[in-house]
Amino acid sequence: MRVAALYDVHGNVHALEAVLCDVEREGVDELVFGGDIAAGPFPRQTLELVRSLDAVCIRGNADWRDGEWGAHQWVWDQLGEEGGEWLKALPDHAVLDGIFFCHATPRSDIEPVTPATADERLADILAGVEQELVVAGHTHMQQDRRVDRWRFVNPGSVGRPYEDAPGAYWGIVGEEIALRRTDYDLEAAAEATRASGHPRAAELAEENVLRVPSREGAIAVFGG
Ligand SMILES: [Mn+2]
Repeated sequence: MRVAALYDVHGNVHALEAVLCDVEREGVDELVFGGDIAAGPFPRQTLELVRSLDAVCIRGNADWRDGEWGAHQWVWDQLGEEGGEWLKALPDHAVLDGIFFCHATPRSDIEPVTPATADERLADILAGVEQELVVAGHTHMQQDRRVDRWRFVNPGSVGRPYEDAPGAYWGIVGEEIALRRTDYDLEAAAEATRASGHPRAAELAEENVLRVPSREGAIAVFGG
């Protein structure tokens, strides 16, 4: 089975539309959204698009929390009560074809695993997970690593990547693992983002669409 793993879309509907075109071309068997779906400049449009697809969705920290690890009140206002409740009711993990999908780690939706996280610590985090392939996001950085009997894959972030180049990051998982990056019209997305009404619209357009935080910088912020 080939599963498209779309994590951390963060309300960037323009990036998501571009990725879905690539997903369509790939002819995958299943589509998984790995959480932090709507918290960003186009929450309502993103959620409508996600819900129109035949996809498995799990919940990230920003799909239910408030405050530092949650979504801005503006996002909840855009989503409305029904949209917000739908996100909050999502499961925190899914198992498909023997693959374990979670947002950050199997035991937490906010615990970061970065390339700087030691193997021993990652093995400790994964202890008790029977599936050998674990797919997780949250740090917005692609990773594909093996530790003990597990393979741990982060497909990166569709809508708010912390990578060395802008674009939309995602992956195909299954017997083969393929980490992907899709180009989209950054100028058009940035212009729309500036006009989105999000309280941090200008910052999102400049620092999360046209340019993106570097992996190195993000690792320093998340720690190991
Ligand atoms: Mn997250």
